Amino acid sequence: MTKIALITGATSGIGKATAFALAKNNISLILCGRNTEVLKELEIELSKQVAVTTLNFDVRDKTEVFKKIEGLPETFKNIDVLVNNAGNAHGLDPIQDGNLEDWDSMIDINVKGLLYVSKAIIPGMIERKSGHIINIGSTAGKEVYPNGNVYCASKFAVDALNQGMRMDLNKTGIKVGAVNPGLTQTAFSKVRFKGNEEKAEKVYQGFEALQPEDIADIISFVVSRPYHVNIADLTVMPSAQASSTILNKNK
Ligand code: 8X3
Repeated sequence: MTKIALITGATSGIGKATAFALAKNNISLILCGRNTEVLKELEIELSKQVAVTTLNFDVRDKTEVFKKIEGLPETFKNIDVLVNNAGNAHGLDPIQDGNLEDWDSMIDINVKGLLYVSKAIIPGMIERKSGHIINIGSTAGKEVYPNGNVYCASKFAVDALNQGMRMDLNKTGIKVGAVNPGLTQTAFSKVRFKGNEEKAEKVYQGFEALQPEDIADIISFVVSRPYHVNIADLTVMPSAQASSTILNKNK
């Protein structure tokens, strides 16, 4: 039977690339995001390959998250795969200069948003005694870097939740694992630097960064393993990167 995957943050970057990669594997899609126009475009494009529906919500809004997921059409209700991808960085400031709104956004989106969406989907998976949750963490969730403070904390939380979910759901038949990308060329840095393209581009200059398709390929591999194989925790870096703080910019 065709699998159904729900992807948060599906309108750009890793989420969007994952939608295309999973469609290639004939997986039906529930694309979630805040940008209705892009959601519509993706639905039109990907419907040529697989069944697609879209949900327009902000993961921060718990009422909307539950309402939209509960309101899914019958044919999309039995979600097999949840890709908890929505996440952002806001600012790169020393802790003493941190902006409260930035802190709220990162914790609300990266941590609480992931929890709300999971909480809305897990009961159905438990009922069906099957499901697969893939949490998109980060190298920043494994190792802190200067000025990364709250962003890193939010991704450390994703790492903790990935482990905790795997333990608590172990007896239910639901698999839980994380993919933790390093430097990946997406709108990530543009969002972090609040639209400053020059600053954002610099992050990915002087070495070959990961592309969203590189991570999507890996997610597609993770999803397609047989049931008894769970990729529990996978970290991926560009070859030029050795850690959160070591990057060979001449590569
Ligand atoms: C993205 C990786 O190093 O830009 O989560 O924080 S990094």
